[in-house]
Amino acid sequence: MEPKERSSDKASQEMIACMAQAGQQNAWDRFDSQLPQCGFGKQGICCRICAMGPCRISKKSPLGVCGATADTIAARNLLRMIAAGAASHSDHGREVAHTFKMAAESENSDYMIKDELKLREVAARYGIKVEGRQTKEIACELADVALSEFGKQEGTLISTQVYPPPARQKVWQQLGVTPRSIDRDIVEIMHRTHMGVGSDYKNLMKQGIRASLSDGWGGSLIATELSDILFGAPWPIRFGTNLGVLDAKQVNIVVHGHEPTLSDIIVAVSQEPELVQMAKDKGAEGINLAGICCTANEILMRHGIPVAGNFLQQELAIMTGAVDVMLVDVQCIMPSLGSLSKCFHTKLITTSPKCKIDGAEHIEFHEDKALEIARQIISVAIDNYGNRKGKTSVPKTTERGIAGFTTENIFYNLGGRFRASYRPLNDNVINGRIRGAAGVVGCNNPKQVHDYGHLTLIKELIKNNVLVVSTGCSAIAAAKAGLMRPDAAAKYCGKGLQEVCETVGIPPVLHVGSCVDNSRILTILSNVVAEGGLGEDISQLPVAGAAPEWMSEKAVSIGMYFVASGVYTVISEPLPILGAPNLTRYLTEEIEQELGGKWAFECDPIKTAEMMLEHIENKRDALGINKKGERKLYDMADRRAISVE
Ligand code: NFS
Ligand code: SF4
Repeated sequence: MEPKERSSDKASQEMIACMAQAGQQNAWDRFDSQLPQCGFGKQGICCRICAMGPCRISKKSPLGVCGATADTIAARNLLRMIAAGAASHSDHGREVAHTFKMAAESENSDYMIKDELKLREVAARYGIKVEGRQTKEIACELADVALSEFGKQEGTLISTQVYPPPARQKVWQQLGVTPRSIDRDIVEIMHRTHMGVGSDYKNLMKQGIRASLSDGWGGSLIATELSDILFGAPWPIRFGTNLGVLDAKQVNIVVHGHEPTLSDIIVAVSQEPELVQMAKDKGAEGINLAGICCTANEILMRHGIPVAGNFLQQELAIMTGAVDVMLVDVQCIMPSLGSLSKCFHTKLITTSPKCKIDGAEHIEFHEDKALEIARQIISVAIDNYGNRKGKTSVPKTTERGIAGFTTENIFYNLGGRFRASYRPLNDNVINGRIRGAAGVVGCNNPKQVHDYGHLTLIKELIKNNVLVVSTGCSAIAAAKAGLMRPDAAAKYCGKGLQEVCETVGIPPVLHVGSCVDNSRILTILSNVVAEGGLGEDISQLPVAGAAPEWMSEKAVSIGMYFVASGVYTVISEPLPILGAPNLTRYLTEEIEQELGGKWAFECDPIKTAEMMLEHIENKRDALGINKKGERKLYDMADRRAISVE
C-alpha cells in the first residue's frame, strides 16, 4: 500500500516510506495482518463474561448458555468499554487532584497554585467560602472536596448540580441517571454486567449513561479545572507542529501519554542553564522538547511546547532516529514502542507505576520529588544524544497555529477584552453568520486514512459556516493542516464565519485542549445556554459532535456523555453493537426522546458533515432563528451558497 493511502499527512507519508524501506513494522502493517477482523467482536455479540462461555450469537444459537440475548451481551460489552474509558479519564483527574492537594498543603512542594482567580471561581462553584480567605485555605478545602467526589457513598456529584443548565439536570433526574460519585458509578457498571445481574439492555444502558456523565461532568471536569488552577489556565498561544519540530541538532525529548504532572515540570526545568550547558558539552545545540498525543496538548495549551504528532505518529517519531528519550506516562502508548525503540538509540522511559512496557527503562515519577526526577530524566536524554546511530531522518514538514482556547477566555476572544461575554457568539449564531458549532474530537485509527477523516470533516463544516472546537488527536490533525492559523478563515471558511473569525482574530478551529478537556466543550455549551436566546437546554442548540477516527474506549465514554448531554454525535467506526438490533435502535433513535441527543455511525467524513449540518439546520428551525424562506430544501450546494449580508 502506498504511504498516501495510509496517511494524508506529508511528514507521516515520508516516515511510513522510511519504515517500509527499513523493513520496520508499524500499526498499519499490523492492522493488515489482523484482517479479516472478527465479525462477532465487531458486532459486539461475543461474551466471555463467565466460564460457561465464551458464547457468540448467531442464527443457529441466538442465546448464550445462560440465556443472554444479543442485546444483553452487546449492552454489557459496551458498558464495560464506558467503564474503562471513564476510569482512564477519572484516574487522570484523581492524579491531578492528589498533586493539587500536595501543592496546597505542603510548604515546599515543587508545584504551586498558579491561577488564583480560577481557584476562587471553581471553589465558589463547589460551594466553598472564598471571601476573606487565604489562597492556601481555599485550595486545601477544594482539594478535599474534589477528592471526595471520587469516592463518596451518598448524594450526587456537586459539579452536576452547578455546571450544566438546570433543564439538563432535570432531564437526568427524570431518567434516573444523575451521576453519584465517580468511582461508584464505574464500580456499578462492573457489578451490573457480571453474569446473571441485569439483562434488560435499557436498564443496563442507564448505568453506562450515568458513568459517562460522571466522567464528562465529573472526573474529566475535575482534571481540567484543577490542572488550570495548578499549572495555569491556558491563554491563546502560538505553536509549531508535526514531526519537523524535532531538531536533529538538539537533544530531543518527546513526552507522550496524558497526564500533565510530570510533563509540566519537565517544561519548567528543560531550559535550566546547567542542563543546557550539559547538552552543549555533548555537542548538541540545546534541549528540544516536543509532545505526542494528549500530554502534548496539555503542555502546548499552557506553554506553547511544539507538538510532534498525534496517535498514529508515535512510531514514526522514533523512526526519525532523532528522539533521544521518549517519555511516557499512561494511555494511548503502543506496546510496539518497546521493541521499535531498541532498533534505535532512543530510550523509552516509563514513569507511572501503572504502566511498564517491555523494552522500556522505568524511572518512577513521584510528585514529592518532581524536580529531581525531571532533571534526572533530562540528563539521561543528554547522555543518550551521543549514542545516535547513523543519520537521522527528520521530515522537514511543520506548520504553525494558535491554541489555548478555554471556556473562560473564549469570553474575551469573542466579546472583546472589556466586554467579556458570550453575547457576540450567541448573536452571530442567531443572525446566521455562524450556523452553529461542532466539536470534532478523538483519535486516529488505521481503518481510516490518517487525519483524512478529521480534515475532510472539519473543512466541510467551516466551509458551511460552522465554528469548530477540537481536542485530542483531532486538534493535532487540524493544526498540522494549517486549520489553526488565523488566515485559515479566509482560505477555508464560508463568508459568515470568515467575517466573525477575522473580526475577532481567531482561527475557525479552536484548540480547547486534551481529551479530558472535552469537559471545556460541555461548559462552553452551558455558557451558551446561560447567555440566552438559544433555548433552555443544550439539546436545543444548533450543535453536533463527531469523532471521525476514534479508536479508544475513552472515546466511547466521551460520545456517551455528549449524547446524554443532548448532543447529536456521529462517529466513524460503529459502536460494537450492530449485532444487537434493539440496542442499536435505542442508541441511534429512541434515546433522543429521553436525552435529546443520539448516536450515528458514518465512515465517510463528507456524509458525516452533511448529517451534522442537517441536524444543525433542524435545530435552528426549531429555535425559529432561520428566517422565513431562508430554508428550502437544503442540499450541500445550497449551504455553500449561503451568504449573509
Ligand atoms: Ni483521546 Fe488523548 Fe489521542 Fe484518542 Fe488517545 S491521545 S485522550 S484517546 S488517541 S484522542
Ligand atoms: Fe455465555 Fe452468559 Fe457466560 Fe456470557 S454470561 S459467557 S452469554 S453464559
